[in-house]
Amino acid sequence: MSKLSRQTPPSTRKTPFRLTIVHPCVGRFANMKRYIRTWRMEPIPAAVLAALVPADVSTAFYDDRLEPIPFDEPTDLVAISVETYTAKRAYQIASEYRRRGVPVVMGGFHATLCPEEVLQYCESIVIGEAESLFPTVIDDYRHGRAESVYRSVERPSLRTTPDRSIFHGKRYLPLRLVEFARGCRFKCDFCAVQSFFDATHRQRPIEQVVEELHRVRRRGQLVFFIDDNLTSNLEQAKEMMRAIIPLKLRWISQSAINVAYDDEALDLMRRSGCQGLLVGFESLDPQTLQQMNKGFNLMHGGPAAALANFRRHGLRIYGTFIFGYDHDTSSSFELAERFAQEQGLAIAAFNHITPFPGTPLYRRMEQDGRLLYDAWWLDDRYRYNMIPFRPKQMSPRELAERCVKARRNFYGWPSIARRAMHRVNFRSPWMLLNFLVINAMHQWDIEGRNGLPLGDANWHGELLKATHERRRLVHGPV
Ligand code: B12
Ligand code: SF4
Repeated sequence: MSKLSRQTPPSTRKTPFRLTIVHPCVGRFANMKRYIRTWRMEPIPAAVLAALVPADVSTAFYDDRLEPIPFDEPTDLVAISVETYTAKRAYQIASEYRRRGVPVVMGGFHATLCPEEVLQYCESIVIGEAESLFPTVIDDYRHGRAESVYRSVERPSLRTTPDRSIFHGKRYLPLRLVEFARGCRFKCDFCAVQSFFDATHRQRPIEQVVEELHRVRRRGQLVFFIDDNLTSNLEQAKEMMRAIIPLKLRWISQSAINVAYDDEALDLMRRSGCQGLLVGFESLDPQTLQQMNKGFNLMHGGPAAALANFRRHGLRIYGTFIFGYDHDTSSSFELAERFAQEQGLAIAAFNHITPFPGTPLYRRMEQDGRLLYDAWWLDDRYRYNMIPFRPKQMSPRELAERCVKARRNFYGWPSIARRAMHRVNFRSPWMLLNFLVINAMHQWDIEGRNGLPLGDANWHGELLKATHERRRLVHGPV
């Protein structure tokens, strides 16, 4: 009998019960000393899971990006959050535990959007948000009646406050990550968020967010609202911003461009302490924006008009651009770089598009036979910044090189100095200092991430596959 099938007999409750939550890294070079600096943020999914665990279950948490995982430490169940980029490392970690007879449950974006694959490397997966299901998963494991697939039927109400005590003693970036809402109403074809949440958006109770902010705020530290689109519901976002004005915070977040045309919202942002906003410009080409289903970026005068409005309200912008759509040529890079410089963007990202499984973009590339790997995220030849598909107007190599070149230009010292001269970036010594530190960190990370293997290059075992003979599906089929 395999160790894994030695489970507690039905209806005997396993007490005490020990849960280990692991947050995997994307990957690691064989000789890597320190993980990618700008990615070392508190993993909120782990803290949400910890908050959902019953009080009589002891919880350990290990962040693979910051510390070695003690695989031999006794535990009854391991929970791992899986994103597409972290899938391979998640499977390596799972294999270590499963080889020792410890069952593993996986959840998160990749588990939800690619369940058939993820299920091969663990005992159970959770499809969707954890809030309504994770307590059941724990209870089922304690009673030896675990299922293979747990699927959330509808979106849960977001009333759980993350248990950040699991982060004690770990060295994260000095940022306070807080969630206001989850999901987004738009349907950009490359975005895993719209696929995961089916273009729905749901917010937490504002008083709970305010209470959490009171508790987590630290002197001199920025709050990062991790919503993918903070203003997906503009009126709710305004209500939240009104409620946090008295807290006198400094915060950053991400938003779709449409907020730029609502003066009340911009005024509330400034008054509630917004220091900067990530806005997905993605492309300056109308045909490309149409293809990605993001034509709304051109409304009301488009990016330049939006940026003028942001500047008027003193809001600094982190603009993101993506390349590799069918109309993109080398001039698309030049246009975006020039725009980012001239507009004095505080930070900018120049990334190739990434076909994430489960997105319309992925399906289109797959149908057109343009994917270069069966599953790029698991392929040993694939590295961070490599292009996993065949672009129409340039080679994959050219696309990759142009993205890196655009980053090098943007984060070179001459560009940093020029952008620092834009008034919006030096409104106060504090802002200027932040601008310089963040730009220097990004400059550093360009080379650090480039060619990063997915999975830990130091790990040489076999990925252990699971057999799911008793594959009962809870709440419907995969
Ligand atoms: C904050 C954030 C970051 C932060 C850091 C996050 C961190 N703490 O390390 C930064 C800016 C550094 C970042 C970087 C990157 N990110 Co990011 N990030 C986010 C963001 C905006 C919020 C994540 C979050 O904490 N959400 C709140 C938690 C509570 O929600 P959740 O993760 O969905 O978890 C719920 C469920 O998924 C489920 N669940 C999750 N895990 C588990 C595990 C188990 C066992 C169970 C039962 C359930 C479960 O239950 C949770 C509660 O309901 C998401 C988008 C989003 N809205 O989620 C993108 C997102 C996760 N990032 C993404 C990407 C691609 C990246 C990068 C690769 C980008 C890049 N090219 O550089 C890097 C990779 C960094 C890494 N993994 O080390 C993609 C992932 C897509 C995918 N298919 O995997 C997302 C979805 C954005 C997008 N629009 O596509 N990111
Ligand atoms: S607006 Fe942003 S979060 Fe919303 S679907 Fe588009 S890319 Fe995703």
